[in-house]
Amino acid sequence: MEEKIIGLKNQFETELGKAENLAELENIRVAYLGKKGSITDLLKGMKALSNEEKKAFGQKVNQLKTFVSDKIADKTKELKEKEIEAEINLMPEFDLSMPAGLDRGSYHPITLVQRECERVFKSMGFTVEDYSEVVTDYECFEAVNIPKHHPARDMQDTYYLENGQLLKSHTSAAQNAIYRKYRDSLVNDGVPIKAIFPGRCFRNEATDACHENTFFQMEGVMVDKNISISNLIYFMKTMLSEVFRKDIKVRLRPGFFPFVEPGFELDISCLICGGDGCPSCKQSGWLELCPCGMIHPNVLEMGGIDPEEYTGFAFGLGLTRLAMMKYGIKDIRDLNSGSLKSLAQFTGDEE
Ligand code: FA5
Repeated sequence: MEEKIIGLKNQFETELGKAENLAELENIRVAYLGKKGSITDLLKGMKALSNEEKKAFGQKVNQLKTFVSDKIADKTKELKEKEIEAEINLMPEFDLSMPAGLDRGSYHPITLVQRECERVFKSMGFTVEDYSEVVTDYECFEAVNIPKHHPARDMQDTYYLENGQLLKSHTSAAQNAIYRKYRDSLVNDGVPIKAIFPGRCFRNEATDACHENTFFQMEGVMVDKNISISNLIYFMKTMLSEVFRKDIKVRLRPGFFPFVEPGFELDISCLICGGDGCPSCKQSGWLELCPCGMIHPNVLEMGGIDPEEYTGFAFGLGLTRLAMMKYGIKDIRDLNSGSLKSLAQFTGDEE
């Protein structure tokens, strides 16, 4: 019997030495340790032995079993490593120091100025709000003091949808919702309403170097007790000096908008021609950038705010025109052209 054990051990070692892959190794494992394997067979053959012999023999068989199991475990590890190495060798060679060659794209100039404005206003305590592009007639017009048949509706050629809703023609369409959202904290807790809401606007109008039918505005409002025009001028000045980081010429002139009283037009001296006149500024040397004014009492009232107690300012910054001025883009239509070649010139400070 002992010879049988030694013979089996030698035979196992020879076979194990020849195993070249995990499948062959598994066959060996089954042949020795499986239910019908040689080692299991040895144990079955013990029936004929005396109790003494059984004990000594059983010990030896168990030693063999442990030996075989350990050897198989070692060999499994060795073959797995070999297989992984073989797989790696089959892969094409990588040079990890090579540039990845990914075409990462760049931020759109409007995104860049929008983020810049958001950063500036956030640092002055304004919240940034998001608003739908599809709005109701009430939101876009009536709630900002432009009743039906008011001539000011002609100022904005609106795209109407079949269901009677419309594509937002100005970001002022979000004003009413913002007042309603924050009026309780204003009235009950004395927290001023300070919000900006950038968004895409749509107008059915003829395009030229400074007019698009799809463009971006950024509305801003501040409401509290005793807000005056000087607050408005302070925020406008801070925003422009932060965005341009250089001296720029601006002018404030009276402007009419039914939702503000008094209303102003804030123009910027055209940075494309230096104020001499060019197609980008319609030869005037100035570009209308940010109309603004003191919020009309009717608008506050429709927002649930008592105009006897509170006042506020609002502005409607032309973000697309701001991007033109900041980046020296002569024709507004380039911004919506989708031309990756021209847009790829712009990269942000971030990422
Ligand atoms: C308005 O849309 C008012 N809602 C702005 C406002 C808000 C006034 C709050 C007072 C208080 P206006 O139509 O002028 O106003 O547009 C505002 C700015 O958006 C313009 O000065 C201009 O910079 C930009 N803008 C207007 N129309 C276009 C267009 N077709 N293409 C590009 N930019 C435009």
